[in-house]
Amino acid sequence: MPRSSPDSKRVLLVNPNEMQPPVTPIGLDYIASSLELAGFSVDLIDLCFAFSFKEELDAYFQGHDPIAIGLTVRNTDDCYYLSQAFILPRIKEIID
Ligand code: B12
Repeated sequence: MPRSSPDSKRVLLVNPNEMQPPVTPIGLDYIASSLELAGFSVDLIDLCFAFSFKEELDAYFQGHDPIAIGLTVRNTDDCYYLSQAFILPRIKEIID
């Protein structure tokens, strides 16, 4: 079913941080509180617990049409010599 006009008061916040063990996306918590005080409704997708980020995002966008999407970049890498995990390409994949 085609979607109507965007939900003018809905904002989606996404945590793309899949690094384990999980940490709270506290930056998004702060932004969500400010948005709610300003009268917006806020949805949060925490991809840390998602089996597949594509399925999670597809399911969301089938039922919602937010006016803005915010995404936090907490880590660019894991700062660990042995693994040297650089995660910006993965975050770009999620954004795309
Ligand atoms: C507390 C902390 C921890 C705690 C977390 C506790 C918790 N419950 O959150 C613990 C000890 C568990 C931890 C673990 C790790 N941490 Co740590 N941690 C920090 C610390 C000291 C503060 C983070 C914080 O809460 N900031 C406050 C919140 C409000 O900020 P935020 O969520 O990041 O978002 C703000 C900004 O980042 C910015 N922002 C975020 N996204 C975006 C996007 C855009 C476009 C813009 C413009 C701005 C923006 O705006 C937000 C709002 O102000 C920082 C260093 C620092 N002083 O910042 C390191 C830091 C983030 N950690 C770091 C690392 C490497 C790790 C680990 C990978 C370590 C490891 N090898 O295991 C893990 C990762 C865990 C995970 N799952 O992600 C690095 C990341 C470096 C990098 N190159 O990416 C940092 C920067 C420390 C450092 N200098 O090395 N960490």
